[in-house]
Amino acid sequence: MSNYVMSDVHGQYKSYMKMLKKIDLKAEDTLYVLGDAIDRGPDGIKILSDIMKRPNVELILGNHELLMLDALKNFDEIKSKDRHDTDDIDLWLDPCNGGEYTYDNYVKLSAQKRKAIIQYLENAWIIKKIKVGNKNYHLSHAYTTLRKSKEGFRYGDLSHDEIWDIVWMNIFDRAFIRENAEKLYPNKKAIYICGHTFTQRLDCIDDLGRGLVYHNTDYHGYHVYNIDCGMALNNKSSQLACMRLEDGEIMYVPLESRTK
Ligand SMILES: [Mn+2]
Repeated sequence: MSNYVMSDVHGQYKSYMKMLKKIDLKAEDTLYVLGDAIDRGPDGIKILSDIMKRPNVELILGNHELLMLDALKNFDEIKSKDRHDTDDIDLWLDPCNGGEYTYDNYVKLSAQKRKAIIQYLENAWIIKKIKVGNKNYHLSHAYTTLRKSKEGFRYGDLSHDEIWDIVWMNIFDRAFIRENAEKLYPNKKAIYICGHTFTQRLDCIDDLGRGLVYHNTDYHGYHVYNIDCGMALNNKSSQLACMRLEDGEIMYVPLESRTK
């Protein structure tokens, strides 16, 4: 029985499937996907659908799933009433956020499937806390909240503003660190695993220039992993990483097929 984490698959279904094969995910294992399964790459909906049908895969929301939720929650109403309050959709589909493929594939789905996806996202984790061996892991897309909880928080447990910070914050940003130096995280003993900021940006690369998992046991006094190895970059440095929490083993799958 193993626990795995991966993050920021960004619509790269082939690489995702290759990784599932590589880790040989068993029914008794659990895989936590730390957000941004969708967008930029072409097959976000395919990945989401796969996650939804696997009882041993848990999605923790990323900023891209939040953008999608905000954009689509009132989608049918906006469409049928010819409303013009489409800011959320515009933000998601803006090239800087890359929601287009996901949107195009979403609108082709049946109403029932669309509803199931929205409901799934509205029930997803924002922060998940798990204990593996004697270590406490805090899993989230980007950051945290200083609010206390034993198990973590789901979408419905937090305000939109709180969720926004948890899924969007760049914890490696100097101004952010300066402002929060007093207390960056709630617990010095927990191990914080996030994605969101590709590790290439932190100069975490191998000899071939490919992204590697960032691991720092003393990041301003905290124990932090960043496992986003740059699938969003869509270039030859892009890798998908997956870590097994039991022994810290990290597996990599280079980006399988680049999109235009
Ligand atoms: Mn992100």
